[in-house]
Amino acid sequence: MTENNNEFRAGFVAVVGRPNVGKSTVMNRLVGQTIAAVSSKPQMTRKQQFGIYTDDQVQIVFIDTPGMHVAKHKLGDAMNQAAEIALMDGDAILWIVDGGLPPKPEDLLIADRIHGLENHPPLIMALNKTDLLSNTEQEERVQQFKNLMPDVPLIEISAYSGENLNVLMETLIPYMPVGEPFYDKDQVTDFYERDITIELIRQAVMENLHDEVPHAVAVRLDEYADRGEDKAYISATLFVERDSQKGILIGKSGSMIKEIGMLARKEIEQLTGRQVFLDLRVKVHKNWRNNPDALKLMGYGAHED
Ligand SMILES: Nc1nc2c(ncn2[C@@H]2O[C@H](COP(=O)(O)OP(=O)(O)OP(=O)(O)O)[C@@H](O)[C@H]2O)c(=O)[nH]1
Ligand SMILES: [Mg+2]
Repeated sequence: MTENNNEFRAGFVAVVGRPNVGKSTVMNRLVGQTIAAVSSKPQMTRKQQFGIYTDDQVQIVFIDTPGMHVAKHKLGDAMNQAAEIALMDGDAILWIVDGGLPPKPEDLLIADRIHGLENHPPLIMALNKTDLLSNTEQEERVQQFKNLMPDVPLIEISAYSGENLNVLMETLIPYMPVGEPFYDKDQVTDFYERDITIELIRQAVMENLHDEVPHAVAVRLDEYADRGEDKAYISATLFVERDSQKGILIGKSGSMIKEIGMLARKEIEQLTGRQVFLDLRVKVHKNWRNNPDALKLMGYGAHED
């Protein structure tokens, strides 16, 4: 592994990239547990979340970040900011790109951002989703992405098949400084059950709704109460920006919100191993994505530092 074989290493890796390339999926795979919500639609992740890997030699704290994009509202600005702060916060940067598609303008934007940083941490690129590619396609894609950052190592991976994830880990370890672990070896995330619950409800919204509507939804947890050892009662409010979105979210005779509730409940039960009663309501908070106070209230406030 490394030269200082008996010295423990511990550090942070910022996982960055444009939306939907598989950052959260890769992090879940590397940590070995589903801790970050994943969606086939872009802009699932809205704030930083840690995924913590620990073995006998090393602790790597992966910082999952929102996909960098051209922001259309203050929520988007806060999301980009969360990703940009992470760029300088780690001991290494893991830039994930989507091997299934040629570079997009957002990839070029990220290359520019990184080039513009002085003294940024060491950078590693990972071309994800190789399971979608033929050999020739893969060679072509690697070349296209290498052109964006010629001097940087690029590892071809698949979060689905697991290809080269071990190589990726081995590559990251030497960048971690020698030192004590930051977290207990059993801790896999800095998110609490409540935060994950919010994300799983948002994930169910993303799965069931299309176009702009799921992106206009924020979830507030109102109650999370234990009911004995193996049961929990959870109530949450889903905020949307307009009456028309409220109608879509509730659906005909409540059919959509019921569907979302069933899916979210299943995921929460799987994660907690408890039987869950989930009570969802829908409210309009006009234009919340452009309202700094509302963003703060919903946990997306811009970082102060
Ligand atoms: N075929 C294939 N799909 C993948 C792979 N990794 C992730 N995906 C899919 O890509 C989509 C996006 O995954 P996410 O992990 O949510 O992507 P993300 O980069 O975190 O996205 P944002 O949070 O929106 O920035 C999901 O549908 C995943 O299932 C992979 O290795 N192969
Ligand atoms: Mg994500």
